[in-house]
Amino acid sequence: MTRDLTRDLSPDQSSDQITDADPIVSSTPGRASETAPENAWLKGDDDDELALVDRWWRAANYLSVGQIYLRSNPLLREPLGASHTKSRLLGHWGTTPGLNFVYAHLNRVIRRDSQNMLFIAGPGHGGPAVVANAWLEGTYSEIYSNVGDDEPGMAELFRQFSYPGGIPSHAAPETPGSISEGGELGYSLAHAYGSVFDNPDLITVVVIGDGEAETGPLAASWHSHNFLDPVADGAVLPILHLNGYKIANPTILARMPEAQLEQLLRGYGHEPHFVTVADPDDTAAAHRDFAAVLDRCLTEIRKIQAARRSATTDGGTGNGESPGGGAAGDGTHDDGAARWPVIVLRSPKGWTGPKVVDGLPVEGTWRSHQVPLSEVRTNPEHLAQLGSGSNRTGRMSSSTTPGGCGRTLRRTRPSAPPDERHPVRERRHAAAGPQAAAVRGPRGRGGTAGSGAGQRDDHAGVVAPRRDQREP
Ligand SMILES: Cc1ncc(C[n+]2csc(CCOP(=O)(O)OP(=O)(O)O)c2C)c(N)n1
Ligand SMILES: [Mg+2]
Repeated sequence: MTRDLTRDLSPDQSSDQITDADPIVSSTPGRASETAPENAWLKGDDDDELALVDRWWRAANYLSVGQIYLRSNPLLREPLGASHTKSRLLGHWGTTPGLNFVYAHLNRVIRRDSQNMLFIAGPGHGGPAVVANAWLEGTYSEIYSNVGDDEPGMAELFRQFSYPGGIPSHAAPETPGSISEGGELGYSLAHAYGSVFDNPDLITVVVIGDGEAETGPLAASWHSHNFLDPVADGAVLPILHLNGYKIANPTILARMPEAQLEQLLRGYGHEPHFVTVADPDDTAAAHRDFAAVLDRCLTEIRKIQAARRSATTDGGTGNGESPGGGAAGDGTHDDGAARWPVIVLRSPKGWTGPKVVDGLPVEGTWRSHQVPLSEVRTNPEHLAQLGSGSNRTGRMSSSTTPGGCGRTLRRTRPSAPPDERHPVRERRHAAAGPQAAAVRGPRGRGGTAGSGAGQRDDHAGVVAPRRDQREP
């Protein structure tokens, strides 16, 4: 269904070809090709870097498709047959390439900047995406030894997804690192803010579905940055994902004129940055545009934090006061409060999937929401489309198979010394206790916006005590 399934893993390929380009499954690691794919758009160092991002993205897309459809034959060593597919197809493809796209780009900046970063998937129904990335980086196999990082492990990864005795199709507690359940939309942004309170080094990037954005909890959560203290807390980078649809319906924010959406987000207090994937086939442009905007947003976040933190060191409060008096236009509001960036990513729903199924458009439409090729067991055309796909780009080499990505991509994944793994869990524990339970007002603890600590007697803004500190 994705490009990776089209040419790179076409049933025509001999198993030798696949093994050569497939070091994850190869027993002879040295044989793997570690060169980047021959993309026409490879030019300089940045593009090399983006080529790796692209390969990660495509591998994650392949792994997502595999989870949704396959119960065996994970690398299509045999020509794809109906018996290799699951009899009951469940899962959400539409949101998945967008989640994989963001995840791949975050890896680049995490590695480059040694950034402590957390990814939250608002459209958590894109379970295949979070699982695929966790497997690709090795975390999944580390936690679940029955799902190894080799070919049998990949087979089990695919089989277990939304399968009796397996794993849920949504981001769930058993998904490595998950703190945001995928079943009920609306809480991702609130969870993102919760994760950065008292975590000054952490940046949480949260993808918000445009359908999810229509829920009450999410709509209200846009105000949460008012509770953020740039000195003592980390930062949240929201990515509003306008793929245009929520199940079978268009979304309000995707249909809203862009100027109005910009004003809306500015009204919430954010600095919006737009990335629009105008041509789904020009993935190189998409990577460049998104990488540039992501870098800009991180710079803005760090600028805000540096200014507030140095002001505090110099004797300022750090709470809503910019060092230079806070003239608007310098990353602050007129009152000096920080104007945090937000990314608006407009990309096609079901990006890279089949453009047309049964004569009807699928990529970029609501039809890609769940399982676009729904009859692979009974309809030979669907099966053929899954196996051979549309090969739209025609420029990726066989080294873009998940296995082919393995050696290169494993080198490019973020890594941390074992004692620094799972930073969120550790930091949440570190942050718990009397200090964390302090009441927050707008602009962080003891904010300057008139309703700071002491004025609030409800539960809003109170950081929840640790589970083991709650009343029984
Ligand atoms: C509170 C809630 N209401 C309804 C649903 C059912 N539901 C599952 S996916 C979905 C559409 C989500 O659309 P969007 O957030 O835009 O995600 P994407 O388009 O990326 O799939 C809905 C309404 C849900 N999961 N949670
Ligand atoms: Mg949507």
